[in-house]
Amino acid sequence: MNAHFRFRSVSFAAAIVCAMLATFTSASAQETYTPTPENLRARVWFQDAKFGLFIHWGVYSVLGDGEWIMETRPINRTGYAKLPAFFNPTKFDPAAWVTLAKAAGMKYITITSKHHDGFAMFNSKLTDWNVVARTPYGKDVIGMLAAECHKQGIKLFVYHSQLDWHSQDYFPRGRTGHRTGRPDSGNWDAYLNFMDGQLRELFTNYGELGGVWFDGMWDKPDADWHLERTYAMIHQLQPQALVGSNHHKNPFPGEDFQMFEKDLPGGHTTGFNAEQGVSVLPLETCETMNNSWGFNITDDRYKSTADLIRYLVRAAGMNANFLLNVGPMPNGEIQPEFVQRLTEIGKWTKQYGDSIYGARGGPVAAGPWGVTTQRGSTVYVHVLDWNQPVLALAGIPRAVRSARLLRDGSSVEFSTVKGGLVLKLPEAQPEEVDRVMALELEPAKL
Ligand code: FHN
Repeated sequence: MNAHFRFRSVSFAAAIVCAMLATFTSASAQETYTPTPENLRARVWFQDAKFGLFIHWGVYSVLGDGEWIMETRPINRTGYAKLPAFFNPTKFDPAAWVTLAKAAGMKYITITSKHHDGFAMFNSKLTDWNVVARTPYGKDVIGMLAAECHKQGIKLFVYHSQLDWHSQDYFPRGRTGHRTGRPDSGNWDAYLNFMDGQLRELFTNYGELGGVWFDGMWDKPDADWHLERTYAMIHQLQPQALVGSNHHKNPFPGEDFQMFEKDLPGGHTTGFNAEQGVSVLPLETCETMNNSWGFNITDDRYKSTADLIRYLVRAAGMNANFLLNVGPMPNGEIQPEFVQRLTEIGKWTKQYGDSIYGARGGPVAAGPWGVTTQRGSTVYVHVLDWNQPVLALAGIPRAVRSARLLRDGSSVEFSTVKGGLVLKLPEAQPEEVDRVMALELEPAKL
């Protein structure tokens, strides 16, 4: 394992210093990539932000069976080309989406500019396989959302699929996309130029973006993706833009954050992240609200609001952001089950947001009982699953001055024992998802 990929459980201040040092260490080892000051500031912003909305939206939503329908059904290129004619989301209201995200307590939005079907949800001049040219709707979805995000002051990231089931030049093929009816020939370099061209459009025509969330490199893990060239172009166009890639491996040079799919950092429950360690880069984990990324009309395996809040808190305790997905319907609306959950999560973030925003993973190792987060000299103890009257915590770095329950500000009894702190836990309220306690520590000696 590379020296700068290591597991960590460090204090807030130490984490910041470590992150900066490690960034520079890895940058100098990489020789070609030194993050700019803007980029480093954006990384801190990202870690402070904690919670984002993931949006999978494309012409596939019309079929109501997820974003992989072209591959799974399968539908060849000719058949799939009939689909855009049915994409007319007359109820798409970017203001409503952004308002909903903000009400949930989300600080950024990551939307599919292009998924694996290769269909651009923006006004690309490099292909007519795009939302403006091919759909009756005829409007630039990414442009509309970007304008609204700028207006409402929330950052927009683009999800961009490197894997492409439409392009003939995506050749040799990888693990997927063999049943699309494309000829067995193509020009890989031309494909990479096309991809870079579309990224140039995105990072030129839509104002400042938060960054890019690449996906699909896992389809051809051994191909030469010219990552250095692509990443350098993005950083040159927008130095603050954060580059991340869901390749399910340890980060490559030029990446600014690391993501985990459907797993907390270091988790290996899904099989996606088996080869991934946890780097010192800012971290993010993404999850679906039911079991689908793109709109799926039969998928009603909704996670409860409580489970989603617990996931947000566990991610924060492990120093990661949570990117929670919706797959809007073909009419442009977000389905009511998702709206309900986001609204309920918003009530929690409004009341308890202080314990996660701007915080970092806390000093106590996460356990089945819960996690800790830390901001400055405040350690937040999040009790998620513990029915005992006391809780012993090891790893609090300094003496505790006071402990209070965030719900109502009441004092929490505690005592110091050798090697730790024992909290006498207040009774949980019915339906309480997270008993949050704030411990004020003695200030750090400088
Ligand atoms: O294949 C995609 C999938 O459709 C979805 O976009 C998720 C989101 O993390 N990522 C891929 C699988 O790794």
